[in-house]
Amino acid sequence: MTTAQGIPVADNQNSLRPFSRGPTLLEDFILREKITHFDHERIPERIVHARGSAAHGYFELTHSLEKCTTARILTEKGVRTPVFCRFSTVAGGAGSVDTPRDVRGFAVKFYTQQGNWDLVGNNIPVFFIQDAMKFPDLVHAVKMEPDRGWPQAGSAHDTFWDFVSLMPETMHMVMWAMSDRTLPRSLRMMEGFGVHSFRLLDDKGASTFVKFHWRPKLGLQSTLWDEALKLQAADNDFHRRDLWEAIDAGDFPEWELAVQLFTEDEAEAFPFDHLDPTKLIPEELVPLKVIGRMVLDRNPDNLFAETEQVAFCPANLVPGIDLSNDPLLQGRLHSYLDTQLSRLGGPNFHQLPINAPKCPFANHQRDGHMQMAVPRGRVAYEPSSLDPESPRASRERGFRHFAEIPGDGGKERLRPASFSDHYSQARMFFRSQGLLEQAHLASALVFELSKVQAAHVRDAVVGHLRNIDADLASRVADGLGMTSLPPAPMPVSPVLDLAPSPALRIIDRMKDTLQGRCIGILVSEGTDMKAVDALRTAARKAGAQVKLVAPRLSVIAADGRPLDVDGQLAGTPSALFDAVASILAPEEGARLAKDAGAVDWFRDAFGHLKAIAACEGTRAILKAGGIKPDAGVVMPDDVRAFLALARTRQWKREPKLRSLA
Ligand code: HDE
Repeated sequence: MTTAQGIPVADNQNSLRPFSRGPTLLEDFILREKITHFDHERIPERIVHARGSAAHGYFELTHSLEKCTTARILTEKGVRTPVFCRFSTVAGGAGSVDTPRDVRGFAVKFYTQQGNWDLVGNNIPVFFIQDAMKFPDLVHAVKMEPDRGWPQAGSAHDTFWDFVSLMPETMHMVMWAMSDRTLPRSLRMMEGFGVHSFRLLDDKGASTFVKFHWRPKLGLQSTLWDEALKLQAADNDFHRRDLWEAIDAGDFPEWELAVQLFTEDEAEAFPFDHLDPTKLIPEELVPLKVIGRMVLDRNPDNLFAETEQVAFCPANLVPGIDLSNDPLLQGRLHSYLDTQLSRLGGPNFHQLPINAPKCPFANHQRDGHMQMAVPRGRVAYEPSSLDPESPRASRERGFRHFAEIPGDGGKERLRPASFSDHYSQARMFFRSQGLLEQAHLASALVFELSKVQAAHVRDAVVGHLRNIDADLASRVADGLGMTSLPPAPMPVSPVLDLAPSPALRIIDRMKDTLQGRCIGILVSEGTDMKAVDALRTAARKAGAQVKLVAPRLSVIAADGRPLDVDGQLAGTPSALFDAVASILAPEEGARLAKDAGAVDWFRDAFGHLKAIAACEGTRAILKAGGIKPDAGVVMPDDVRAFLALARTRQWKREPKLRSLA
């Protein structure tokens, strides 16, 4: 061990003292260096998206877009481009939990041979606001209230809903935020969206509009609200751990990259303005074309150096990909670099290994805080004649912007009239959901608004809901105990009945697979290990992960052998699993039926609509929990039936268990 100056350290336990019980000497430069560095370990966290989890991987193009773009990343089939992908929650601080109801960030840095391309997206295809001018207001409204300092990571409070109630353009995104999309089961089971329209440019500079979509190979899956709450209590790091462990086990998460391509003329015919980021383009209108895949196959070596210091920016584009005039996107171009200057302490953060391009890069930028490169020579300007090798711009190879024909002049602060329909797509989203998902959305609104203390804000939000769907508005009003419906604001544009888009659902689109699922088996003293092994082997073979849980970390199985398990019952609630089984000796079942922890384990699994394999010995626990076994509860030796049920949730059970708003 050495100091930061390379001086060998002799003792890393004791500071320097003049005698054994004397004061510490200022002279102790080893102590001072160590503590000083420690004092400066924290940097400002991101104002939004502070809590993130990330991984390295690669992107591989499977379908070339050479007809539309010169970007090599989108034209060179089979080439693997390194990527770094960071997922995040939006509202909470860096130390907050992984499973609040929140939008998730989905940011990918492609280290291409033409420079870094950042696709900085979310897991929802639309956004709350239409103009960057409103972003600080939105963020101030959703983050903890500045006087009291809560809530730390949630939108269920007055200021968020006050803002929403006064900004009807938020309505479409509010539908998404209140849907199960904001309760992902795993970061590996989320979609990602570039949100804005971008342009692809060919070698003649002609443009095609593009929207980017990430689709998870494991399919979409969400948790139930009660489960998300229990996950917060069980494991603050549920998503971070899940991503890490999957990659560590070689079970690499994968997404398809798909695009929606359309021309300016086609866009003119859409019943909405695609430059308005509160609108999506239904897949039924412009189909998705899969062009490649991203695989995340390496965990970060260091959370701070990589996940924390990575700096994404929507302005990091490569030749052949360009921006659109979406006013939200335009504002983002400034914000990311600006915030990173203070977050990362100066203009040289692009030299940090996680941010540096992996292709050669050179220019005449010099000096600044924390300059880590050592540029050589006397020429730091262009044009120059003194050094013919010094960097120069190239018209042929350089980035070219789309040559747009300017409008009819004048400079104004305005919103185009084509941005004025705030309800039609919100209605389309709600009506595209199945009955259970609609019920979850209504319940989420009841929960969030029940936390709002200002009655006029609750009234205003329910008023907006009336413009989206009358039934939704009455369900929410009923849940809030309103005796009459508050007035609905007059929409600026007529609200259209757009065709529902089934692609916007989650439940119907869950993948019928055990891949990525985790099964918990409760065992105890005297458990028959043969039965456990039969179940475990079959589940693993089908792609599931299996974890053993017991009242103690080590128990003695029926064959007299000690068995070390993965989790102790009190610290490993069933919310952590997709399906549960238990193999218990009858006397252990009887004993655990009197243990609230064991009873809750099954009550929650049942309530969260999970398949249960319960042996005879376990039936006493089910009885104590008031659980009436249904078709989703089988015997553990019926391995085939259990594994078939464990592939999905027991949705039929839900209406019998909870009063769905
Ligand atoms: Fe961001 N956003 N954003 N945002 N955003 C940041 O940049 C901003 C928006 C998104 O893992 C910040 O380095 C403005 C939309 C992600 O490091 C900041 C506007 C979408 C991440 C910023 C938006 C996003 C950020 C905070 C409205 C989805 C995390 C720290 C005009 C398409 C990236 C930072 C990571 C981070 C500004 C809206 C996604 C302050 C001004 C829309 C995934 O610069």
